Amino acid sequence: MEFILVTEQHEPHVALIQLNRPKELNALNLQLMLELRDALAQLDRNPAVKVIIITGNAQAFAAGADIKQMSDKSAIDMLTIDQFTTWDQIRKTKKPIIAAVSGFALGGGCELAMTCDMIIASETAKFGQPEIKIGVMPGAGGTQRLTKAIGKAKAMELVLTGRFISADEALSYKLINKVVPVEMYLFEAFTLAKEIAQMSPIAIQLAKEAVNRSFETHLDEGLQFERKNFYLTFASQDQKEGMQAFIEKRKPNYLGK
Ligand code: CO8
Repeated sequence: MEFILVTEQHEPHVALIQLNRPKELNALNLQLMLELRDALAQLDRNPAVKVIIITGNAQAFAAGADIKQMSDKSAIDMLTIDQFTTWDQIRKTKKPIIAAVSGFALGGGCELAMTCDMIIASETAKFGQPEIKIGVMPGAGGTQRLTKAIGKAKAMELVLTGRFISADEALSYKLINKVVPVEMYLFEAFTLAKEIAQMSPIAIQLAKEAVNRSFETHLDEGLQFERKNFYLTFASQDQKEGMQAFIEKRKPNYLGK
């Protein structure tokens, strides 16, 4: 594994996955996502593990999908690469996953945190779906999960402005479970994980599945719809301009085509 670190604590039956591209603020490139998928599948099969924590570092959980890897792609490239199969496999993890978030959880990073089952945040965490600022839109569940979690009005505001919200705001919108000082977020995630890990693994799995069922009944259709529109943004010049402007550290000049 090049971009993630995996550690298992056998006694409390908790495994920790750390996203590990610190220089790029843990931007989620294709390889990182494949590694994450494989690690989760392996932990899911391991009877010594009952709860999984995904974290980044104090500065960033993940600042989104890797813009540099996507910037020159066409809509058909994106469709062919089909990175969302990986996301679907991650979503099918049977064991509960806690996201321990500090710093940036943006775009695909926010979507990854929301794909987890619970979120513990440090008071420095910043959540957002800033894709609109680079000429695209959320593609890994953001328009669906954020809306279901915090309601239409706030989700619309965040998706259309791309602005970030603080951990306290995220807590007040019920997007996350708890906010703690930055020195404590990982400890707090472990505390929660250890409490859950005392329960029957069968009951844990079935309960997770049932809670998700209430949440996901119409999610599949929503995700398909979101995906098509996300791919379509890559047919626009504005996507190229938005991502190139980010890479060149300048303001984008959108032409509406
Ligand atoms: N992709 C690639 N590189 C990134 C990303 C990213 N998402 N975010 C940061 N980096 C890189 C920067 O380019 C920079 O690299 P370099 O030093 O080589 O220039 C390095 O990380 C540090 O970043 P900054 O210098 O920009 O750090 P700042 O503290 O000034 O700013 C921010 C931090 C505000 C987080 C800023 O980096 C930023 O705005 N990042 C982009 C956030 C964003 O737009 N995220 C959404 C991406 S699109 C997306 O997620 C689509 C999801 C749907 C598909 C999911 C499929 C996986």
